[in-house]
Amino acid sequence: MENIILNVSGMSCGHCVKAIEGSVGELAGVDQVKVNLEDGQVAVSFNNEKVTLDKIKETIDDQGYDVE
Ligand SMILES: [Cu+2]
Repeated sequence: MENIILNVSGMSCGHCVKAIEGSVGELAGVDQVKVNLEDGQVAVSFNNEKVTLDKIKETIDDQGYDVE
């Protein structure tokens, strides 16, 4: 299991938290996803044999947020 913290800009409210935690959480291979609004960070635990970091970043991007 990989644990990463992504810096994501554009997150501002509970809707953003739900959008990101919902979409990333639905990906097969993602174990946990937790948004920290204050720090603008998203912590993700995932199985890198089932899902790639690029796919996770792309999913966040697709929701309208910028991943560093
Ligand atoms: Cu929002």
